[in-house]
Amino acid sequence: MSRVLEGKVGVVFGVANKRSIAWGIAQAWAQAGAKLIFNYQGERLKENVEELAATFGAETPVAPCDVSRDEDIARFMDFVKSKTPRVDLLLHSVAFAPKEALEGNFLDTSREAFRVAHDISAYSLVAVTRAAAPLMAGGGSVVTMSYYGAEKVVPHYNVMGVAKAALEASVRYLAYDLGPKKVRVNAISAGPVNTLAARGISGFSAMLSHYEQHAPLKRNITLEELGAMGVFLASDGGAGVTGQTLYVDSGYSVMGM
Ligand code: NAD
Ligand code: 0WE
Repeated sequence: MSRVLEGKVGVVFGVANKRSIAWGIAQAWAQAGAKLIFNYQGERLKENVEELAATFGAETPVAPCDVSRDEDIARFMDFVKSKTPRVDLLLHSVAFAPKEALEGNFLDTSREAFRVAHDISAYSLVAVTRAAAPLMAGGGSVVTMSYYGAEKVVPHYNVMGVAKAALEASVRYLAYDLGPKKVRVNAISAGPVNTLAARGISGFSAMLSHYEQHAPLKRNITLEELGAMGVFLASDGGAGVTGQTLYVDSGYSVMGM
């Protein structure tokens, strides 16, 4: 890949391990020449993320940030400012809903599960984008991750689908607010990927084989393909693209049956 992101600085939220979508996109950004700064959610993931980040050089900055805490976001952005005067790229690859909300009926979603899912999976994009925007003085590109359950019913995705709908709408409103500052904001709607967040979801392997049978490309997507779309959106290739949800889903979403 050519080094279309040479000289750019990116902040990456959402690496848990080497299977994380954030890690796939971070690797592609780094290969394209970007320097990166990583968060980790909590002590449990600290070593993992430090080890992965160190593959880009021992001095790759890594710091904690739980996106449900305003004080964490403020402290993390102060850390970013201590490492770089400017940020060009921001990846938000974070989602969470309480497990019980992804099991039974959407009808039974508790007020608290609804709140948590929207706080961590949708509001956090607004919060981290607002915190990073002052550093994006020369313009920038914000990328978040969505899923088809935002627009069509995927059984058991439940409150996460509603939160992803809020996320995709937030992408449009952020794109409008930040367009005059040359900051673009887009979502990638990914087909299913076998990550930590997908593991333990009952029927997930059936979903992977469903895509193999029914998606136009007759296969599942790869982290490399998500990385390539991440590079496109971060680079001048995507210079005229903002407010959009782009699909990396083997074409699954165009099917009517
Ligand atoms: P993952 O488990 O590797 O990543 C999810 C990340 O969210 C983890 O790093 C976790 O630490 C982080 N996170 C959760 N709560 C947090 C909090 N309070 N503060 C900070 N970080 C927090 O799984 P993934 O599949 O790579 O998920 C990344 C994104 O991709 C999510 O937005 C997910 O909805 C989206 N997505 C996943 C799939 C899939 O099939 N795996 C498909 C489409 C979209
Ligand atoms: O966005 C996601 C999953 C996000 C997620 C995963 C978990 C598992 C562990 C959010 N919260 C939690 N909470 C936990 O306790 N995906 C797009 C992957 C996914 O999850 C599904 C899917 C697909 C696809 C859940 C039900 C149905 C389909």
